[in-house]
Amino acid sequence: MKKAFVTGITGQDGSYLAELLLAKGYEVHGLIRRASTFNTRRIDHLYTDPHEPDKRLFLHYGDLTDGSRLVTLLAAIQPEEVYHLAAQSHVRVSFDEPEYTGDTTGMGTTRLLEAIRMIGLNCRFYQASSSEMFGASPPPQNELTPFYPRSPYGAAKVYGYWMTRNYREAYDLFAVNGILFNHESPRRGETFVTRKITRAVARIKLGLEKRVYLGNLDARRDWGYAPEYVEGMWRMLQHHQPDDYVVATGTSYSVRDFVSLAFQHAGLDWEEHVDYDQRYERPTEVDSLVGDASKAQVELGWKAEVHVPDLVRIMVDADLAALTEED
Ligand code: NAP
Ligand code: G4F
Repeated sequence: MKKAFVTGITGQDGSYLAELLLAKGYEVHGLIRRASTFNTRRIDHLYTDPHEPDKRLFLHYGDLTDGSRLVTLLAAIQPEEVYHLAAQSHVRVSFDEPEYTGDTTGMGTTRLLEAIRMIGLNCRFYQASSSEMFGASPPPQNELTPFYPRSPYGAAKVYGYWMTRNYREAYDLFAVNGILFNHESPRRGETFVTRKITRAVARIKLGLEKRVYLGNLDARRDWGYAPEYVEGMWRMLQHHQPDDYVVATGTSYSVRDFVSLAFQHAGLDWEEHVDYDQRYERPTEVDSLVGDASKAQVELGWKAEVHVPDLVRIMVDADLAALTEED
């Protein structure tokens, strides 16, 4: 049975990737942070009692800031595939916490790569790189587009990208960068703009609140559907050679478009419910991201099927259903 190690397993992508790997018959080992409250909500449905004989999901305490723990864990588990998804992943927060973001999102990648090298682990390594690295480079963006990060988060991801390539070239590690454009789902963190909007739509529709406050409505993003994107990660590690790939839908919508579609789906007029709050602006913004994923399509056979109108319906319906169930 193949073994995979997943950092960030409690996050949006980690939870979908764990589902995918378990469905493919893998034994899955996830890194989780010790917290004073439960932080495993997204993977609770996958958890089985440790005493079950056929248990295939194992969770281990650890942190990206604790390099020696990464060494001992990887040495004990000996996974064939390592998916590095953990990060301080919020762009706006990275302006408030640039040093912490650099330590986790940037240096965390180096600690994991170095742990693999130190113990001589024979594995394939996936780095969660980001379209945020392109920043101010105009669209469409592909694997050859120059990086121009516009946030501490973006700069930290550029560092992680180059460390991954360096370990591939210097130590012959099967290490790949998945340069993923924004991808969303009902499991998206509540402070990212799509989920903030779809949650607000559901709450307004059910009379629980009246307004939502947003920042820049003009930014354009290439939003896809997270379950499809984790399939892209897996395909990169099954390929015959390590390389870097853009994963995107190739279409872009503004934040205003997303707002309008989400309120419309619930039969509401967005202009009656959306207000501007300057606090959600960033000191420097990424104006427009549109990915060209033709390399992933040709070499990996990966293509996005879910586009924004369907994504909006999936997310609004899920938030409405969740609130209705709470009653
Ligand atoms: P997410 O929902 O924010 O999940 C982040 C994960 O990292 C969580 O499991 C979190 O644990 C964990 N984590 C954070 N700091 C950690 C630390 N110091 N030590 C150990 N674990 C830590 O992110 P996501 O949307 O699933 O994204 C997954 C990865 O892809 C991230 O690296 C992100 O930057 C990158 N990415 C995301 C997108 C996107 O659109 N979603 C696009 C491109 C790249 P807790 O649950 O305990 O907080
Ligand atoms: O949803 P967002 O916070 O995502 P952002 O900054 O694009 O970052 C996400 O995608 C990256 C891939 O490109 C990932 F690497 C990263 O980890 C993360 O998953 O903001 C999207 C846009 C921005 O232009 C922002 O200024 O929405 C705009 N926005 C407008 N009002 C808002 C708000 N964003 C947030 N979070 N909250 C608002 O109220």
